[in-house]
Amino acid sequence: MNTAYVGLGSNIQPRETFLTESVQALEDHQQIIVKKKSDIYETLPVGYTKQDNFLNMVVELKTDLSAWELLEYCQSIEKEKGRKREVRWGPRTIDLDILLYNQENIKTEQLFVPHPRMHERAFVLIPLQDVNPDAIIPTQNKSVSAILDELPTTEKKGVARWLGKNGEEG
Ligand code: A4P
Ligand code: MG
Repeated sequence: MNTAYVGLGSNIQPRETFLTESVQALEDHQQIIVKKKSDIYETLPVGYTKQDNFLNMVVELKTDLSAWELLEYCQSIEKEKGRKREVRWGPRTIDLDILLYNQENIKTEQLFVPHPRMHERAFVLIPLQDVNPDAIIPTQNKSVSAILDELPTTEKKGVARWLGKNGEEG
């Protein structure tokens, strides 16, 4: 069995529903076992900043799918959720990125693993630390918690534990 980490992000309402339904879709696949789920975080947009805040989370899964088969399945989930999208080129309903796949370094046109920008993104590293602080990012040769320790505080400030729609736990 292979161990993979998938990062999920949404900044179109209903964000939480898109996240939970996408995790459910991963769980529904016969060849995927979702082992751990991070908390959900509300995060300031990184990169293109003129868009709404995201909800982000990370899951750890076991699978006998290849990395490419897993990518294909993640894209089918995006496509299914994307159908509900109303604004063309607008922010995305759901994004599923393969962060890590075992300790493999994959560099193809279709697929880059570890995800090339994950080590500089608090919205990925903080939820990933929830599920496995000791996971090694092979391109960096360091654990998630070690990389997070070195990340500037300003990056981490944009990431806050999500307390739900009414500011309540759950
Ligand atoms: N692709 C290559 N490697 C991978 C991988 N490891 N996992 C290819 C998934 N896909 C991978 O992806 C474009 C292509 O990347 C795919 O066809 C696949 O073959 P996409 O999801 O259509 O486009 P994207 O999401 O715009 O690209 P990417 O690179 O995932 O974007 P980023 O850099 O991840 O930026 N701010 C906050 N706070 N939270 C967010 O979640 N997300 C983004 C997206 C920007 N800012 C954000 C967040
Ligand atoms: Mg993506």
